[in-house]
Amino acid sequence: MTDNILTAYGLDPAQCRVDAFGSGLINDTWNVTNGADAYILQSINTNIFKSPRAIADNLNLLDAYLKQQHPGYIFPAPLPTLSGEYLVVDDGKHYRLLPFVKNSHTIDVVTTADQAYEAAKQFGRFSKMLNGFDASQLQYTLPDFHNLDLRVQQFEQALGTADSNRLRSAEKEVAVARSYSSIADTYRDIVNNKTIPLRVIHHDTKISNVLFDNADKGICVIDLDTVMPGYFISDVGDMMRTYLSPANEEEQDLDKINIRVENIRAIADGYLSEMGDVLTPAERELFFYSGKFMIWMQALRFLTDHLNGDIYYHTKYPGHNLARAQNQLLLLERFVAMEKGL
Ligand code: GN1
Ligand code: MG
Repeated sequence: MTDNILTAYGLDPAQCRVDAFGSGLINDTWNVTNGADAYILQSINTNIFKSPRAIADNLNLLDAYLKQQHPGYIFPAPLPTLSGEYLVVDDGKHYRLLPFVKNSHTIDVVTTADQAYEAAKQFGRFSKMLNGFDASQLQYTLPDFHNLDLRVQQFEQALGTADSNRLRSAEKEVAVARSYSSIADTYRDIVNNKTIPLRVIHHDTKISNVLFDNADKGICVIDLDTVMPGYFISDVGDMMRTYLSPANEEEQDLDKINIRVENIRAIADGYLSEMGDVLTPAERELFFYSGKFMIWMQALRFLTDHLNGDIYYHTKYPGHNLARAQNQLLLLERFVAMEKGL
């Protein structure tokens, strides 16, 4: 990161303090302070996000809409440079500057049902504020990101090309994963029959993408790169995937994976406190399905990456993606069992 970037925004590098920030795995992030003013500076990972311009254009459209329709709503969109640009290219990298929301903090794991409620409320609020916005104006910043049909195809393709060791190591998980294929049938029906509407969806609803205030109330959502047209099942489903179990996808001790039923209620109450009047009856019927949809898709993605030789997700040990897939398949099994027991 060079001084050119700060000067493009009218900041004097000699007056600024720049520190690495956050726990994101995809973009590089810094906290920039200049006296009482604070900002977030990010370089966008263009291996994953091929068109940083599409992200900037989307966020500008949404920002303009929200400023007009919901002036009090906090939407941390990128700031313009002195010459009115929303991206700065330096040494082949794309940078952007965002406002730092004062007196806010993030959390990394859900420890209480109140946190799950607050986060779900913020993601619901986000889609509610944008309910009147025509989602088809947005560009797909990651095309087919949550296209389950395609994820199944990629999985089957990987089975065809995987080396024999990888294939053998994953035999059991492949069989378990395949046993849930009816989840894909429901998805196909949703797409083909246009059962539920395309909305403005966040697509990355983990708890660390919510800002909390000092009283631990939600303020707003952040990490807006994957905001694009989608189905509400992506947002509610990823909350189910990441808020229910006290152990996350990295946990290797599978005994620690279980479903905290009170957090399901908290997700439903929080999300519906905003989206209750907006969701259609067909969407409401898919509330539990959303958990199965996202957990199974994530299991397939980890398993596919294992079969492909670990080319997408960073891994820290041999078999890491297989372990993540096992974890997610067990979470899915427990989720389905919980649903049957309710
Ligand atoms: C990736 O790196 P992170 O946590 O923002 C992935 C998500 C997965 C998640 C699983 C662009 O997100 O879809 O759910 O890993 N993001 C992308 O940990 O692939
Ligand atoms: Mg993210």
